[in-house]
Formats: sequence, structure tokens, C-alpha cells
Amino acid sequence: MSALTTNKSVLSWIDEKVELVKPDKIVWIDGSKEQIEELRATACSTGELIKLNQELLPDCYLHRTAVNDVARVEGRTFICASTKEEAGPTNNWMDPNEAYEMLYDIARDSYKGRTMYVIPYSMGPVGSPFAKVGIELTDSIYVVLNMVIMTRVGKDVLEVLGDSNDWVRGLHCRCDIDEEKRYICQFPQDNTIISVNSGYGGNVLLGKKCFALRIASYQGWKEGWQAEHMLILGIENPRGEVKYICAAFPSACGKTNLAMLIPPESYKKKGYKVWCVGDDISWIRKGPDGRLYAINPENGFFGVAPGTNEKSNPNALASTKKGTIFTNVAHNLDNNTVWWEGLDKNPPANAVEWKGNPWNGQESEEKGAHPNSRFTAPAVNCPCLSSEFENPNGVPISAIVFGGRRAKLAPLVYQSRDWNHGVFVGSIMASETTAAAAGAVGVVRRDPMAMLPFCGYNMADYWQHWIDIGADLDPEKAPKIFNVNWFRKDDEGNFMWPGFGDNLRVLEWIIDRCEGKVDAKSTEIGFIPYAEDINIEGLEGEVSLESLNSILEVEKELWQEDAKGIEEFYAKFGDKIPPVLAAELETLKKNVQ
Ligand code: OXD
Ligand code: MN
Repeated sequence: MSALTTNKSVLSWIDEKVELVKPDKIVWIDGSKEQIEELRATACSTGELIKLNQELLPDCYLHRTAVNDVARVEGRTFICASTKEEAGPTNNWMDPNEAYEMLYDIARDSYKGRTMYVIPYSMGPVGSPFAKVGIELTDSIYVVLNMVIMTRVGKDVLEVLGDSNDWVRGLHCRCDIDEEKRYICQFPQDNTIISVNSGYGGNVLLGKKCFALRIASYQGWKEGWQAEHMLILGIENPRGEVKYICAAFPSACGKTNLAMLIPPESYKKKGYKVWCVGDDISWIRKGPDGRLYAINPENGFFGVAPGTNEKSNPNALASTKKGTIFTNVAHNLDNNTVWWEGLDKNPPANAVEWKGNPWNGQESEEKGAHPNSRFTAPAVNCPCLSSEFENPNGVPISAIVFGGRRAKLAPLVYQSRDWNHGVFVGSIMASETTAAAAGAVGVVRRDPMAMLPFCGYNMADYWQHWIDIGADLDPEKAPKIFNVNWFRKDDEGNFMWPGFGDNLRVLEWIIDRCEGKVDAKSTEIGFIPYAEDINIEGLEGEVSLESLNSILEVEKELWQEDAKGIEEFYAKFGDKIPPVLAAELETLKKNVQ
């Protein structure tokens, strides 16, 4: 097959890699329906994919990864910047020359007997001023078919690239799926990603975490924009006005659920709607009017299946009904469909579990689906997808929301005093381990801006970049920055806030604050709502004004403790901590004294 481009930088890089990995055959992915069909058929013939019930789940397939290859591997993920300091204390670092040598040794000849697929893809709508081009080489059809869902793939991407050298190189080699030789390496200074010995989504769909966060965060630093681990949603009020929010949460805090939120009944009746622009990644830059605009660089959802159901997230569930690839879920043999824990209360009795063994749905110690099993679903399937999803100029952001899982301490919501204080609030983000496991409850893991595993450079420089972005904005036009915590618990361990759709009540307060429509109480940690200003109509019996008051309280002793934790965390960065943040920490300490 002939190359789909004459771009010299592309062709010479591919020649080099062909020389290294020695494929039998090279196939350029043009994005056509025919080619996709052909690849699906090939993957089914080798068992890489299982074709599901085409009446119930048209164009849907099931894939099982190797049992030792089911999640992102943070311990084997490296930022290969020229110095360790550039990667910073929160990243694994490897010297780039050593890394290339080691990776090339692993990759050498590894495509022998296999096909090299060349995937040209765009992160962001093709040709958008926000968009960036990548080329991924892979020996996995599963990767090709996932990338076709998660990104914009095909010839038109190469047309837009022209003969530019500004594109991200990605080499993926399955090799033997050997855990001991598994490496996910980012070379931010070379626009390069190399991933070996894995076939699992987050490690091998190089457009997602590797490019759209790790490499892109570095590019954003150099070019004056931001790549963030944030969902984007639009809230439409009864007058038809839509305001957009970007929100960052660590894993397992309900990002996809918030992005596709269903308004409570009373809000629906009034005419409120919520629109999903993205559920995982935002690329943000200043627009011509001086406001910040965001796009979702992805084209699909790579969501966690377990727990997704008609109640928790009907929009996500609906998104998986066609053109979806399921990974590591249970296979219901009676009707050739899929099942996962938390889908419904009827596990299939005649099934195959995620590892490929027979499963009767009864043995409670054996799960049908892996806890990190996934669906890869096209964004267009989502019933609440925003009409602005394809807007090449993105959507204007009114508010930025940070959040984590904290049983105590963080109130339901608070607003930062200003941009720099907001950056501080993001930098001290943390989430607690849950009581599910025996032993310590509430162990705090700091996860600044939810970027701990995804920041492609020194986190202290990243914070300074946030501060610089703010300094360049007119404070009137800058998004307001908030922190939320849906996970406060009472002394008996019960959640004090219903969460899910009712989170819209908090988002409404946030938007009202952005519009200057509601007062707030100035406290030691920032602005807190007056309880009466959070609408709890329709929540009778679930949340009283009294309990609302208690989840809006600032408990100084707990904050004194937390300030010590922040100080320890900041100490890792030595004198690279931006002076603005060091000063904010001093202010917090003084305020909660
Ligand atoms: C994640 C994901 O791990 O989005 O954050 O898959
Ligand atoms: Mn994520």
C-alpha cells in the first residue's frame, strides 16, 4: 500500500521505524468504512475481537486483554526529559538516550510476521486552531479500531498536516506483553511516545493520556495554552443560555457521570439541560475576546464499565449501544451481549468472564468483568452531546472546578478568592482511600489538578504556568475557580450529599457566583455559600438545611492538619515552588490558626 502523504518528516521517521521493527506489511489507515470493516473481520478471524449481537448491539465488539495487562501502569510510565529536574519529583524519569536504546532493543524485529498499521490522527476537530496531529504506528488491530473511535483518523488529517514537522510520533509494539519489559515513555522534547509490551487502552491508545495530556501539557507550557485532565459540560438554563464548566477530578470520583449529568426532576421541569462536551480531557487557550476557551481533543469515551447503569449514567449507557468496543467485560452467551457488575441485578447464568473462563454469574468471589473493564464508545452516540462538540474554536469557560474524595475537611463547595488562590486550591487537591479495604481509611493522596500521573514536566513549572496564564487574563474575564466535594460523610459513615444529578444544584450556585447573582460568606479558605442559596427543593428527606450547613462548615483543626500535609508535599519541590503558592500556603496557615 502506498503512503498517504509525501511529508518528508513523516516518511523518514516511518522508514526508520520499519527498519527497526521489521514488519511483514505496512497498512496506512485512511479512515474509510470499508477499511474499518475489513480490519474488524480480520480481528474476528484471529479471535482478537468477538462480534456481538448485531441486532442488539450493532457494530459492537468484545476484546479481552492479557490477564496481566488490564490498567495503566504508572510505575512503568516515564517522562524522558533531558534532566531529572525537568520531569520533577512526581514523575518517573529516564535519560532519553538510555531510554531510546533500551526501548529500541525491546522493539527491534518485534513486528516480524506482523503488520504495521500507520494511524494518522488529529486530537481536536481536524483543522481546528486547537488541534494537533499525531501518527501512531502499531501492530495491533485493536489499537487501530479504538483510535478510530477515540480520535479523528484518516487522510484529511495528513492533508491538514501538509509538510509540517509539527506532529507527535508514537510507536507502539505489543511484543510479548511482558510485564517486566513494559514501558510507556514520553519524550516531550522530541514530540515522541514509545509504548512497549502492553495492549491495554491507557498504555497504547497513544492519542489519549500519552499525547493529549503528557506531551500536550508540555506543548501547552511552551506555546501558552493548557492541556488538562478535565471534563467539559454546558448548563442550559430555562432561557436557553448555556454556560460552560471545566472540572478536574482524580480517577473514581465520577467525572464521566458529572459530564453527562441528568438534571433533577424539578430542574428538568423548569427547562434546565446539561450538555456534554467532554468527559476526560480539555485543551484550553485564550480566545480573541480575552476569555478562555476549551475543546475536548477526543472523539469518543473510554469509560469504566462497572457501575455504569440506567440510573447512574443513562447517557453513558446509551452511548455504548452501537459502534462500541468492550474490553474485559463478561460475555453473555445466551444472547451474545455483554454484562458487568453494576449493570443490573441479573448476571448472565451462561457466560464467559473477562479472563475467558466459563462463568455462571453466581460465584460471588469471581467477577464477570474486570473492575477496570472499559467501553470505547463514539461521542456522537451520546444523547446529551453538546452541539458545540465539533466547534473548532471551543466553548467559553465560565468556571473551573476542582474536586476530590474527602470524607471530612473539604466543604461541599467553596470558591477561591481569585485566580492565584484558585491555582493554590488546585495544587492541594487530594483524594482519600475508601473504607472498602481493611485498615487505614482516609489516607490522602495528593493529586494536583488530577494531573499527578499525566503532567509531562515538573509540576512546579506547571503551577507557575497556571499562574502565568491567569496573569495574562483580565480578571473580569477569567473563569472563577471552585472546589467541590461530593463525598462528605457523617460520623456514621453515610454520605451527606446525594451526588449524581443533584450535583447540578451546586453547579447552579457556581454559575450564579460567576454571574455575580448570589452573595457568599468570606471564610478562612475562600467563599462559601449561605446554605439557603443552595436549592434543595425536591430533596426533602435527603438533605436538611441543618446538614447542608454542616457540610459547608470550615473545621479549622482539620485544616491545620491538612496544611501540614500540603507543606510536606510542597517540600518535595524545594525552591521551585512558585512564590505565589508558597505565599498562599502561608495565608492558609495564618487563617486557620
Ligand atoms: C484515567 C482514564 O485513568 O481516564 O484517568 O482512563
Ligand atoms: Mn482520565
